[in-house]
Amino acid sequence: MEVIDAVIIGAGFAGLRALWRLRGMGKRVVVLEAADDIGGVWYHNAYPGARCDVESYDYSYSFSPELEQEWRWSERYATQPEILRYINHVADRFDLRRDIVLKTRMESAVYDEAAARWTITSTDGRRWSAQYLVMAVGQLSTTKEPDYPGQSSFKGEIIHSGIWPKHEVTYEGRRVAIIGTGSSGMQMTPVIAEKAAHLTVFQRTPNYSVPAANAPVTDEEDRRVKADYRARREQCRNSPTGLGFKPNRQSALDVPAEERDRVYEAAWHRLGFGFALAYYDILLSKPANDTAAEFIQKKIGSVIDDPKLREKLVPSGHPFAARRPSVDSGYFQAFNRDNVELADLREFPIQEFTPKGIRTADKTHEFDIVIFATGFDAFTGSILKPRIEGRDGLTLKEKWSEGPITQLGVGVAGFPNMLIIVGPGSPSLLSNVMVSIEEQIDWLADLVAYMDANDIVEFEAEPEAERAWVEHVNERARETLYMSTNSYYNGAEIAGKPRVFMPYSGGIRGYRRILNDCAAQGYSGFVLREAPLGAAAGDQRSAASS
Ligand code: N01
Repeated sequence: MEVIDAVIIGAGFAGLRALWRLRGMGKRVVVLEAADDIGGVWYHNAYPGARCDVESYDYSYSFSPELEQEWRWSERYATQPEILRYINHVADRFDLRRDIVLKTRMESAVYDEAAARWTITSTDGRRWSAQYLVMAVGQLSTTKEPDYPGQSSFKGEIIHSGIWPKHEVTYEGRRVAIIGTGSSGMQMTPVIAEKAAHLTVFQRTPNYSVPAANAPVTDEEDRRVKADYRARREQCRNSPTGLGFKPNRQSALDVPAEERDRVYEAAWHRLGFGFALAYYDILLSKPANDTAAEFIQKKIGSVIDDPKLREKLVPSGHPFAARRPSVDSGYFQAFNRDNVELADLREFPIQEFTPKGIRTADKTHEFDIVIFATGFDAFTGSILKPRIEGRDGLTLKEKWSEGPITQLGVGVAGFPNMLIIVGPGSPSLLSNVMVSIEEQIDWLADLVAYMDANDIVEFEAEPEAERAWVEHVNERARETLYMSTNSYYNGAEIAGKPRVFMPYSGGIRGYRRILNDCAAQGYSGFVLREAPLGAAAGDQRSAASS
């Protein structure tokens, strides 16, 4: 068994950043990654049209000014291959690969209370002993795979957007189905529509979307951003969502309709995802939200030629952005093509798969390829996949049986020295996740440094504090419209999943203040111990067994 300081699970953006930071502190660190290569979601989500919906300059690491200056983004919203190239560049530039063990899935982590150390075991039986277990497994990495009657009889290819195959998928002359109209389905639709003989998009819930307004990055823009990159980063850190947009402090209801439409029109052409920030109360007040929703509904409707299709595709019935909207490049326009068909699952649900395709309540569709763009077991799917056993044999799955419980999103009572990166209870998917990753890792690294400096071997969340934090997370969510509809924010994406609000909706800046206050008060809400709590019990156990 290899004895080290920290085992990090996952070699995506968060895992690499944690490795860089902890190694820089002199820690011996190993990253375990189940996939064949690094990159996390950006390795797996290689579907056609995949790109980031946060601007490239902001969806990148800020820890190295040299890296910032030398990397040249080619587009305002980077494609998946470009982001994966960036991740690989970072790994090479900072010599990270030597501590990453690929093709290695964590099976279990068991806390040794007497030693204050985790024993991590991989599915192939290798073991590591580490003081810290860092869960950097991503929030959207465990795919949700439907299991329709007859599915295994289908003779064509079934692919999930979130584990895209490494072989080339050809569409020319083929009949393709896409099931699901979240960001993944909406991004791939126009790209596949251009190539496939026929494309059928199966829609259950029509989704809001704002145009990406993507464009190549000019040399002039690149120089401008790089000349003042620190200011741009600070603006992101101090914005509510990490996107760098200055929040409009006005209410959507306090301005005349014509002025509001002018603001929305400008946001529509430039802001992408930031449209939701055009007025401060779009996600706080239903009447304010209605003004944005109506504007978007009109915009979407205006690009769909067929009135019947328009009725089905224009989103309604839930507030704009209460479920994650998409940022698209020609999704709705794709339905004007002769080779693209919409299958409305609310009207005609899928009854079964057949060897040749899919039978819905109204007809039989024949396909060569079926793509599930059905999303993920969000926030908790990947954290709960391995067996994580804390104090007294309690597993994290048992502890979270009624929903995730954390102190500030970073630690869990009963699971000492386990650090969670951008998991439930933190701004996570309600923020530019790159900003959240860096802020959380730096805070946790400071905690580790504090422990070293003060001869502390064990930190652990206090049960009272985590109860209060979960209540606060839910209280903040109740102030918003997020709880007014079903979504993966509140556990509704998986039948039987606890229905609690997962991310922290109080914003990145507010969250940072809370973390900093906690540190300033000697890590209030956490117990810091100079000797493991379980040491005495461990002594007794070893005495009894000798
Ligand atoms: O998944 P989703 P996604 N039968 O959960 C439908 C990020 N992301 O992969 O809404 C039929 O959003 C489901 O229908 P309904 C981003 O955070 C970012 O698209 O449950 N349909 C929905 O339409 C995003 O939010 C980028 O009624 C079924 C869809 O499948 C997150 O990843 C790009 C079904 C799932 O939508 C997830 O996006 C892509 C079933 N059995 C993704 N089950 C960027 O641009 C589910 N659906 C950075």
